[in-house]
Amino acid sequence: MISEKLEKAFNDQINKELYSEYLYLSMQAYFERLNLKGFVNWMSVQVQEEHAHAMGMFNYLQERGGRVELEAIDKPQVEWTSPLHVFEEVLKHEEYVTSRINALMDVAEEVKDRAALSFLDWYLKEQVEEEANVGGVLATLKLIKDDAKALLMLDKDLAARTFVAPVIG
Ligand code: OFO
Repeated sequence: MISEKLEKAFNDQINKELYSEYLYLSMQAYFERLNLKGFVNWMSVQVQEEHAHAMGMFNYLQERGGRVELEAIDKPQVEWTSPLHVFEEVLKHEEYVTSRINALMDVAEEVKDRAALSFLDWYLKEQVEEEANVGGVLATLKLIKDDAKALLMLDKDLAARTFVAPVIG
């Protein structure tokens, strides 16, 4: 059985993951407005990944005999000034999520829940990957600056990203 304190921390993180899904869906809509279909695809994969992250915790909490309590999801931002601005915000957001996963692990450590710590290891590794992926796109966008042709080439690259359902835990 999971402790009440850890149960609450898991529920908070489920909300953060669902907010991430919502935020990236809003960014996906922004790229639709710009008609950048590769960026739309990249974001739609990100949206699916965030949903999988939330569901991984949702299922784990129940498996451990915990109670899932869904909270309201905050309204995400709807406008950005450029693709570069979007990716700056994505990196900031992922860094924040990494800090929240670390905080969740701190709680698991505090209540000496080794099973939860081992489960959360997957999320820690995933955050390293997330930050690296986003950082890569951000670095390219910084090089591109106002070069429309180069932006369209990046758009073509991002169209190749596919969603692979993660095996969590
Ligand atoms: Fe769930 O990793 Fe991004 O937020």
